Amino acid sequence: MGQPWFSAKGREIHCNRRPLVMGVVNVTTDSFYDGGRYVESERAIAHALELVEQGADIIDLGGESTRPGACSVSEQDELAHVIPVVKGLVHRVSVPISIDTSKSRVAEVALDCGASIINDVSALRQDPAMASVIARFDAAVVLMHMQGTPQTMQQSPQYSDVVGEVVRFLEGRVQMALCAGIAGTNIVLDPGFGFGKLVNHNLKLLDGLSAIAALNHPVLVGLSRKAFIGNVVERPVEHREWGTAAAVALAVERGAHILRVHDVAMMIDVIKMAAALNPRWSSCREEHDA
Ligand code: HH2
Repeated sequence: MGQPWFSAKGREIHCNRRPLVMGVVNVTTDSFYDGGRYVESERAIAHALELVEQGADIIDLGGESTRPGACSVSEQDELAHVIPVVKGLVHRVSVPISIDTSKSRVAEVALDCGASIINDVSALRQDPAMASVIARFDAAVVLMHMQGTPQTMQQSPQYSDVVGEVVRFLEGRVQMALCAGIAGTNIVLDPGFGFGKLVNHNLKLLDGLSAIAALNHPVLVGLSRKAFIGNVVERPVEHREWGTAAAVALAVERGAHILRVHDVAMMIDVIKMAAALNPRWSSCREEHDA
């Protein structure tokens, strides 16, 4: 099992009692599920507070959609959407705030305002200044696997061994992050469900998740309402919560430490139950020994 904690600006975030829930708040017009709902800062802040109330352990704020074919957002627009929400949240929640961005300037301003985790779906490849910004703030980083870019990634993804290739990619990105001065204890890994992967690739990756947990960093997974789940259960995005629940339960079974979800209240029950059934989460089980 991967190392069950990570550090973000000197604060240790433990995921050994039960897997952590990262609640998603997209301050975008075009995200594949919640696009347009929380573009106004006040709405985004209210939604984030609601997710924390429901039990979210981390809030992930995104100002640019990464859905296949999404249009890119300028640095200025991303800052204008994300920063007021960070400022509005930072003194009202005690949970860490993560920023879903691949732009170093957005990361820098958000970290300066109190965010402590950078969730970079490009795994430090898009912006050459990103790694040094993260290192300077001693922030945590999520390094995610993606084949291609959001514009091209679903055109014809190809793997001969999807699990092995994702493991090798993540190992390489960890080395790069370490060389750039990011501490190993600040690194979280993510196989990148839906990012340059066909249905079959996503299913194999979920089944083989323990190989990623073996890399000895906490493992984050973003499965929530994704297209491959829709493809299996044959449901549109608004009706994929049961499919998501099954995938989340299996991810916990295979060693995921952090589950990135839109539906915190629902998925927290799924996570608690899946963890209580698994001897790996022994402390979660002990709570029920009395
Ligand atoms: N998935 C999405 C966005 N960011 N980050 C990580 N680390 N892992 C993921 O799987 C992941 C992610 C896509 O989901 P969402 O943010 O809801 O949609 P959009 O990219 O359209 O805003």
